[in-house]
Amino acid sequence: MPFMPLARTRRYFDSIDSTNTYALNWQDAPHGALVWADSQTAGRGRLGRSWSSPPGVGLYFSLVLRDLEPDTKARLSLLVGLSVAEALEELSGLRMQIKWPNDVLARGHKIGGVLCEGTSDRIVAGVGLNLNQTQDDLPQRAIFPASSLLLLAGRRFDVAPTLEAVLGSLHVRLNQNDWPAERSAIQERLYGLNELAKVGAATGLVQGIGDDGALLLRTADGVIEARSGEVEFL
Ligand code: BT5
Repeated sequence: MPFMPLARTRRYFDSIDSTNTYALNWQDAPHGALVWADSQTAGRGRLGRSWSSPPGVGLYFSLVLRDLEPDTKARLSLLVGLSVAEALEELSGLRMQIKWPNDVLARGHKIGGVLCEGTSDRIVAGVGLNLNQTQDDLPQRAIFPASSLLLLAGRRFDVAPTLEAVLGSLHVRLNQNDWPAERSAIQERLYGLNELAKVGAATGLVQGIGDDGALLLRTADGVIEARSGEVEFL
């Protein structure tokens, strides 16, 4: 199935509740349709958490993806995270890291998040990126504090070219179908590789990413595949 994110099917809003909610409700959205907004009043993270989305400083968008291969679906959050990381590295010169399963980090700070949701034939991939926030615009977080490209790179990033760069990178990675290359690009950027971590009841050394996007932990009982939950580094 060819990927067509640059089909000119785009809907832009100055303000919206959530681009993911809109995209999920957009029943006849074609594959690659894009919803983006300057601000969100009810931006969502995983597990009912919220995504701070003030106007004029961030990039908030959702891409509708239809009929993805099962393997691609399973790895989608990581593939989107990788695409975002590669685009931002190119634009900013900062090294990006991916914290399993859906955080984009720079210098230990959370600057972006990915939220994939949907049905078996239609997935919405949502991306929130902090571009020009100052500290006052960002939520407080004790670990992996929130930051922005402005704060870390010391200059402003325009929303439109950043969006195009991320979409270009997504286009390449989702068309590539080269999981060994993608996995190694993800693992090169994986936060906490070889460190001791806990996911749910499992504790072990982070070994890498499994074929279905699981986090591999080497425990006393062998390698365990974590498929959901939060990673806590010990
Ligand atoms: C995520 O969730 O990191 C996924 C965020 C996805 C947001 C995009 S924006 C476009 C699209 N439309 C939506 O409605 N959502 C998607 P999670 O791992 O659950 O992280 C949420 C946590 O990150 C919150 O509990 C806060 O601690 C923190 N947080 C909230 N806003 C943040 C921000 N702007 N920057 C950094 N951290 C933030």
